[in-house]
Amino acid sequence: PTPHRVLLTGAAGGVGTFLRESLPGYGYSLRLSDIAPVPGAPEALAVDLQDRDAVREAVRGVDAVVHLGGLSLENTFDRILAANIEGAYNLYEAVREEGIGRVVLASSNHAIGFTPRPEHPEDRKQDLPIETPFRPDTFYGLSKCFGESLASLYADKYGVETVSIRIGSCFAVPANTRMLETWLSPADCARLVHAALTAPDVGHTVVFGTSANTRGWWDLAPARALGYEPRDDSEAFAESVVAEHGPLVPGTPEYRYLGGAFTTVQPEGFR
Ligand code: NAI
Ligand code: 15L
Repeated sequence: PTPHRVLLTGAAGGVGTFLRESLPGYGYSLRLSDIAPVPGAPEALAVDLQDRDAVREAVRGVDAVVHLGGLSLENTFDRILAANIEGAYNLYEAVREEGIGRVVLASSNHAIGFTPRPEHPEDRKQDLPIETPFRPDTFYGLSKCFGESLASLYADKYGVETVSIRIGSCFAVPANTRMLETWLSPADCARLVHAALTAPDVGHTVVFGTSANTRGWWDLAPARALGYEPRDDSEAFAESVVAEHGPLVPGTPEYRYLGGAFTTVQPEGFR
């Protein structure tokens, strides 16, 4: 059956804000949660993903969960461990115990961020396959590898289905030249999450989440197989973005690796 009541974790964040505006238009009734207050939504649940009882209470009675909550940038290992790794475990345990059948998991391109970016037109004849092995560029990316593997375990062992979306860059508009290759428009994000919530028999399915960008090189076939039909293309912004930021420069992290600057960022306290 099509899920109706959906818990959105991380509802106060950037993607959460897009989705809480768009998903009701697809017929979902949303329950919102975040550790931070959700602007304009006093009914949202204040839930720290580290708090097992609160997480269990938050998932009780919904048909599916869209899990966006957690740290979305590099941080210390201890903080990533608490929010993203233990947080994901607490969420999946709650989902298993409450008998919830479907999770849509916000994974990230940074799970494979140290993969060389297809620089040459030759490398781009074939889109980057979804089977690209884990190659995290940060503790943050590593936590997304954990999340995907956790989802795999819970699908195989307990029948909790998940679509893990390796999101490229989901922002209102592409903010820099790299994002012309990685952009997921807010409207396409809603299309993809809707497809991920409604496609039958997904087991654990991993997909890339980007728009139909002229400059993109991610294989979108796995997402399309769920029913996703992207409509947006970052090319509409290309002229102004390149005029402002310039082209990608050979030798820089953005040029060399999928994960761009995440490949060089250091967590607080590292030298
Ligand atoms: P964001 O940082 O704006 O939102 C994340 C939300 O999670 C925040 O509102 C924060 O308060 C909440 N949160 C953090 N720690 C928490 C905890 N311990 N307990 C409960 N809530 C907690 O991030 P954004 O951009 O909205 O991303 C949403 C999800 O999508 C994240 O999981 C992120 O890793 C993933 N993602 C986002 C991409 C993007 O381009 N925006 C790209 C790839 C992945
Ligand atoms: C991510 O995983 C981050 O959460 C987001 O803030 C962006 O930096 C995005 O990846 C990206 O690679 O552009």
